Parts: sequence; C-alpha cells; structure tokens
Amino acid sequence: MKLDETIITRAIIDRFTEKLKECLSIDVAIVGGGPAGLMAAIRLAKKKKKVVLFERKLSIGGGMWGGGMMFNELVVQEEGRRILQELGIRHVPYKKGYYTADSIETVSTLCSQAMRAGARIFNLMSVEDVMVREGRVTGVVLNWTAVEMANLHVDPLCVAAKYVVDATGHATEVIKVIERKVGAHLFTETGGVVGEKSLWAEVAETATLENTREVYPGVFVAGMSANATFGNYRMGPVFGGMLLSGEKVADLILKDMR
Ligand code: 48F
Repeated sequence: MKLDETIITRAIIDRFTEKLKECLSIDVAIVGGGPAGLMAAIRLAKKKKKVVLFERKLSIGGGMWGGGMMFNELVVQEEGRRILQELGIRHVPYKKGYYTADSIETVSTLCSQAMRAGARIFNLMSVEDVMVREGRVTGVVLNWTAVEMANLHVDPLCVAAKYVVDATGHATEVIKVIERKVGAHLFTETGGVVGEKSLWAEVAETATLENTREVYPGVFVAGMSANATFGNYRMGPVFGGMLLSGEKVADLILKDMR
C-alpha cells in the first residue's frame, strides 16, 4: 500500500481535534496523572462520568515509575491490596501486610484501565489556572507544557468542569493557584495551604485518606496533594494510600453529584 504523509498528518490533526472538542465541557477534570489521579479517573469513568485527566509530562504515572530511589518496585500495604487485586496488578507478599509490585506494571495497568473505562487523558498539558464563578470553581485553564517550559507569551484555553480534582502531588498546584489568585478561604485549619511535613509513612498513609476531601467549592484534593494541602506528613514509596485516596475522591464526587 502507498502511504501519503499528508493523510497521516490530517488523520492526527482531525482525530486529536475531535477528541479535544469532546472534552470542553465535562463532569470532572483531574489534574495530575500520578496514582491518585489515575485511580480517581478509573472509578469515575466506570460510573460513566465524563472524566478527563490532564498531565503535564509526556508520560503518565507521576512518581510511580521510579519506585523508591529508582528501584522500580513499590510497596502496597494490606489496606491497598484489594485495589491491586481488583485491577489485576500482580503483587507478591514480602512480609505480613506488605506486598510488592513492579512499578512499570502498576503504572501501565492503571493507565490502560482508566482509558478502557472511558476516561480521556491528555498529556503534555499543564493546568495553569482555574475559572471561578460565584465562589465555585467551574473549570480549568490549560496550556501546553512546552509553552510553559519555554516561557512563551501564549494565552491558554479553557475546559468547563463541574468538579476539579487536584492530584498534582507534592506541588498542590491547583490549590496554590486558588489561594494566590482567588484569595479564597480554603477548608483547612489556616484557610490556606498548610504545607507538607517530612516523611512518616504510617501516619501519612492514614492522613492521606482523611485529607482527601473538598477544599474549596467544586475542588477536591487527592493523593499527596491532600496531605500537603492540609498539612500532614509525606509517606515515600508506599502506595496504598494513593490508590485508596483516588478511589475515595471519586466516591465523594459521585455522592455530591447525586
Ligand atoms: O506526584 P504524583 O505521583 O502524585 P500522587 O498521585 O502520588 C504521589 C506519589 O507518587 C509519591 C508519594 C506517595 O507514595 O509521595 O510522590 O499524589 O503525580 C502528580 C502528577 O501531577 C502532574 C505531575 O507531572 C505528576 O505527574 N502535575 C503537577 N502539576 C500539574 C500536573 C499541573 N499544573 N498540570 C498538569 N499536571
């Protein structure tokens, strides 16, 4: 078969544009494609919600690829094991209550399940701002990561969303924008981003779940962003809390929608 480069080019431009146009008004915008964001995307998509995940980097998976200090294995404690089983991620017991999984298998399975459940994922896009109307976030403001990196003066585009999940990890980027630009009083102890504490796996894992909640009308935090926003510890390469947090944030949003 002969191949025509202009057809190839046209196919990519047309399909991408169609895909993006379908995502301009959605139920949930998830910012950040780490374990928490991906897990939330899977759960919301399985419930037939129109969910789109935006990831700054080329690859989806956030801090999961590298396991701990680039040893590409990760640990999931007893509480998170159910999720590995449900998603079909192979794991092996290490000691009682500790399981290990290959980080590459874990990330690729989460990613594949999110897409197959119907979530859309856009990589190479950064959420740089939000839209707020009458005290509620109504959408996200996007730009290409390349524009951000090159510090180019290019205006962004917008996606309307009924709910926004900040799953940006340690950086809590969406919440920081709300704090800085909206001058809002967040639902935290101080009214602002409290900030992350140093590493304490046991406390941090429980706290992640407690801190997975709404922090400003229409905006929820999940994963490490939840602990950084509400002022709790980081946990290092144990990932049960991240997966459970993604599941919880999806359930909170589903409940709120009802
Ligand atoms: O950091 P990340 O993996 O967040 P998470 O889901 O999981 C945390 C763990 O990986 C680990 C840990 C726990 O065991 O402490 O760190 O909470 O993924 C966050 C993703 O968000 C992207 C970023 O590139 C990363 O892939 N991200 C951050 N800011 C933006 C963003 C933004 N403004 N727009 C789009 N993506």
